[in-house]
Amino acid sequence: MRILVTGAGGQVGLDLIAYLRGAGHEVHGSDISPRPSADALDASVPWHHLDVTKGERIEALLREIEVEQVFHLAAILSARGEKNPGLTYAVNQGGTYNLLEACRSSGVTRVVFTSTIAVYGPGLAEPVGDAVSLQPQTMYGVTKVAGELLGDYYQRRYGLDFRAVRFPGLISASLPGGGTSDYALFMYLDGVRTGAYEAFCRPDTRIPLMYMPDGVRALAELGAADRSSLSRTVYNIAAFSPTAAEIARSVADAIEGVEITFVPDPMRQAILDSWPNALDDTNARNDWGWKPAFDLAAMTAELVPQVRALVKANPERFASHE
Ligand code: AKB
Repeated sequence: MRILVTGAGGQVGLDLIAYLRGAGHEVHGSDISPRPSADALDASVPWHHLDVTKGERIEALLREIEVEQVFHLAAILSARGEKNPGLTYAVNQGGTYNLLEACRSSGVTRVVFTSTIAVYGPGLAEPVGDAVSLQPQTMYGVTKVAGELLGDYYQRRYGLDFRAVRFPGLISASLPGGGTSDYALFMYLDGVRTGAYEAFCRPDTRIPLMYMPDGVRALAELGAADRSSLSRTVYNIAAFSPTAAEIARSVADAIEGVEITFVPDPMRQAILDSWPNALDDTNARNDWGWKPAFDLAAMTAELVPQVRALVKANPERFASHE
């Protein structure tokens, strides 16, 4: 199948492209950022400059490359989104509308959308199921709820095959881009880099997290699932929900002498406190066979050597982060 990935230069995109190509698909990447370097993206992958706030440009690209399926990842995440809510609205909400509209008018048959735990607000019964009241506290969450609803509308009104996962905080050996769940990854990154990390959250902070290989596989499996087996358009997927202190202990077990301290940042802590502690992903398990492969210990065992290799190969790239 020929596939386009939007926002492909971000944390999920490059891993998703590699996974989809491994499954035999022809994959095109697109992003507002320049093409990633050859060590990150195989030179044979077609790359397109794409600003999703420009609807005509999306439509022209889709007509030119004639893909059947789009994975729509382009978005500004929660922490960065609160610094510029207007831009976040334009990219996340306007961009998703533009993408769906361009898919409808150019004959793309299927869109897979990345939603998030940020669609939820505080006060829900745990673990939080798919079909509950959505009261997001961030612009990122608001625009992701709107994206879910728009996709549902395009499916009912125009027959566009729309599917979405609500991602937990994703962790991989890469520099994340402006999320509030990033404290978890920074424990590994700075643990390796400097032997110390000051987390911007309380030690008892607990949110759903997932190792990237599971997240990428979930997207690909939902994208390939038989439509007749899907009872919904949007699915929770879950893996593990440790406290920040438990992640710190796991990192300390793997990296000798590492020191992780906690100095909560009020804005980011408030966002984390508004998200669920844990998700109920029964519908994803029943409808399309979703099952995570990694828990916290398995992730730490695989991630620490990967982060070590990455930091060694690119010391300047990992020298600082927000
Ligand atoms: C973020 O922190 O904004 C994202 C998310 C949980 O969707 N990683």
